[in-house]
Amino acid sequence: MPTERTLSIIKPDATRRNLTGKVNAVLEAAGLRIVAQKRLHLTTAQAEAFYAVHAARPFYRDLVTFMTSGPVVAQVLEGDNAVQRNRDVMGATNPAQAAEGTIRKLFAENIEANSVHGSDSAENAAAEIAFFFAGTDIVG
Ligand code: IDP
Ligand code: MG
Repeated sequence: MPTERTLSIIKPDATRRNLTGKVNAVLEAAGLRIVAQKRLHLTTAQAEAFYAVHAARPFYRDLVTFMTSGPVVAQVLEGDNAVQRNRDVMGATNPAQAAEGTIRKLFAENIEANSVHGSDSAENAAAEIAFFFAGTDIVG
């Protein structure tokens, strides 16, 4: 499997409950290395742009409101097959359907406040990493 990078976001429901370290421990135990990380409070414009692909979905406005409701932690994860590996350790979008041991099963509050974002393809990972980080911010 190739070494890859993917974009992860620890969402406001998790930062509010002071779970950044616990989420990071699950990521690291899954073989992912945090090679860049920053805490920030997204503006409405940033959240709208980041989730533009979902603009037509009924939950879009609520999602933007949620993602701007508190700080997030954006991070670049590196590892073998990192995009899929992170999706696996995140678990299903709806925590009620997430597998045991996944971040969403362990920590998510509901289908919206589901603790983490992860890129869903290598192509989207590159675009999402560039949304938050300059190349010089990433130290592998
Ligand atoms: P993903 O985060 O598992 O890739 P997506 O379908 O890309 O799931 O949705 C992006 C985010 O939008 C989800 O993580 C969740 O926060 C929110 N979301 C997705 N589906 C729903 C829904 O049916 N109701 C409310 N929020 C949703
Ligand atoms: Mg998605």
